[in-house]
Amino acid sequence: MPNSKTADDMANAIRSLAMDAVEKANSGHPGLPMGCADIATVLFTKIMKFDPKNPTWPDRDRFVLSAGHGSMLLYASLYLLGYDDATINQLENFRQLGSKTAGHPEYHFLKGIETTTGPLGQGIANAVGMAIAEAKLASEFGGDVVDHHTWCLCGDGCLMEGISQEAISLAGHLRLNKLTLIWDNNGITIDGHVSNADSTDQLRRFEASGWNTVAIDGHDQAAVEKALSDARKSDKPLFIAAKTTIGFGAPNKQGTEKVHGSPLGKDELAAAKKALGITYPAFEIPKDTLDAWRAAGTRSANAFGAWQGRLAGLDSAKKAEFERRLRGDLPAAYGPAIDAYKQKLSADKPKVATRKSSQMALDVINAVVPETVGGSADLTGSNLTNTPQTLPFTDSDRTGRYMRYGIREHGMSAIMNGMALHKGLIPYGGTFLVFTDYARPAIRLSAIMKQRVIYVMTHDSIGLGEDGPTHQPVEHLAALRAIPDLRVLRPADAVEALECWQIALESKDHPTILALSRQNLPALRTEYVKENLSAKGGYKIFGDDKADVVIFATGSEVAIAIDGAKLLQAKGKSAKVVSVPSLELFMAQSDDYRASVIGAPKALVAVEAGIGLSWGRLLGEKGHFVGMHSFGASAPAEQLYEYFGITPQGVVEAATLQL
Ligand SMILES: Cc1ncc(C[n+]2csc(CCOP(=O)(O)OP(=O)(O)O)c2C)c(N)n1
Repeated sequence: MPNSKTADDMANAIRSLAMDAVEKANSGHPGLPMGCADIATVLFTKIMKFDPKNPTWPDRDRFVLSAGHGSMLLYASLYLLGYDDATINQLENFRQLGSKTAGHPEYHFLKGIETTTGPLGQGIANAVGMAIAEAKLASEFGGDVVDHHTWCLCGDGCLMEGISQEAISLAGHLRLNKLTLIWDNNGITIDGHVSNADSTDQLRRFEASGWNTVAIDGHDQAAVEKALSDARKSDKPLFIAAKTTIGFGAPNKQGTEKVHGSPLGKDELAAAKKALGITYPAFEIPKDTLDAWRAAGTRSANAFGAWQGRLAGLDSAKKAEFERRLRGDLPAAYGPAIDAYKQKLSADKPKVATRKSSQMALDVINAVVPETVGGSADLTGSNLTNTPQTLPFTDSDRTGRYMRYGIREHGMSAIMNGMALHKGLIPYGGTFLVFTDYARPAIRLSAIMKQRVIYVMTHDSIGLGEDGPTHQPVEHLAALRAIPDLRVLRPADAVEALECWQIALESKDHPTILALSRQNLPALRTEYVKENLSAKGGYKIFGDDKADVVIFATGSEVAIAIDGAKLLQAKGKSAKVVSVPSLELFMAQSDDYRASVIGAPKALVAVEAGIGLSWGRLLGEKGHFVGMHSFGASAPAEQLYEYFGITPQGVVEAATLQL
């Protein structure tokens, strides 16, 4: 069915702005916005619930542009709908330094951007996380205040990426029926036809993964409207395969890869505008079309008002709790509970693995912080991410606080990003530290977006023993420390494990990696100190205040460093050990603080059962590193530490070389 003139004009407004912005920037991707303009017009002006005047309305529908290269689709729509920060000036400065219209949509830049996308496939998993968060919060606070839909638009590339299957199969399994994925089925990627590299029957793929599916013409706005309205009635997540023409309207380039990722060029741009009937100048949308968009932008204002009324009608304690959860503040009971437990730990002095002390801390935390949602990528018994409070979140019970992610580390991490972005929950999830490699692109995005996502990464060194070098992280701590704004925390005992959990929970705008041991470790912090000593990243844990030898160590190697310091002291040398649960936090302290901890030693040693890459700044030219210089091996842990020389004697030798 042909679209009405108004419908075409509204879609062409997106096309026009996208063509003009890409042309002006002399870079960008016009193909997707032009191809998906009809879909976006219907979705944003007829279907979705949101209010540009109240962009953080917790009960708004979420939209994720998983195919982030099509950013101009989103920017143009936000401008047309009347979001106050999405100005025409921003569109004219597309992709320029300091503009909010970056090459790919970046969370925090414009109010209507729900997540940072660009690495293909991530957005699909973010949307799954948002849909999980919606279902969970609705089960807690009721459908009167939490009842929204999550919409995601993806391209061929997103569907080819492996992460998409991880997210899709979990969404189907969990029957996330308030999630709709729209596929921009244009058959084109950068290298040409999709058929060059893929022949998947996507509808059957999604059906096999537990989704409902429908195929439509993505340029027929009536068909789009019907499919999108039906989405709200779906009993499973819905996959809409929308057949489109990439670069729709560009007479010589549409339907080809030529329009995917470069400006149309002056002549083709003029020809496209002519073909589409666009007669107005660049960046100037005619008043009647702009008015129609702006009116559509106010569609949900009444719904927002009604929602405010329902929120006000909630029991006052429940309302306050809902608001606290959305602000991301920790509950009042949290501080005292942590402090009482810390005192108990100092008295009990448990000799357990830090994965176990993490679970013990979680036991206390989960009892007083109801917004934590745990999980593991099928390693619950190893990661110890479960506690009595964490019953599973399932297709039939949305009240659960534990995600059985299955063997999907990448999906888990991107889903946790979606949950954190949604707000109202604090996600934490576990796997082995070595498999952060499987999750790294999503971890990087947690950091770019400054989300409070907590990665519980156990089996953090050769100390895991017999599973051998495939499972023993060696380069991982250094590789993770290389990610800006990511906190990598490696506690040495139960008290530090608790302090590291505190740091993770109290950092509203940082993701955290907790690197935890499989093997038991002695209690080192046996005297209660109220202050969170780990929060400064490094502090003296043992030895002489003024020492000739300073030994830095993290996690399971702190006890080895202390034994090394004792040997040195027995030889008449002064020595101290600085525990460094977070190298980045230690480096972020003032020079004065670091100098007060380190003093003026003759010898510096760092001990960590990983590679030495991150220690250069502390060790300087002279210092020595005791750690790994190769992959590990399969053997009992104690033998491995001996074999690789990560021993008290190794520490003594490294120090003696400098004395
Ligand atoms: C993980 C990842 N790999 C590669 C890219 C580079 N890239 C951006 S778009 C694209 C092609 C995507 O094709 P499609 O999803 O069909 O988008 P369309 O051509 O329809 O705009 C590629 C390979 C990326 N952004 N992310």
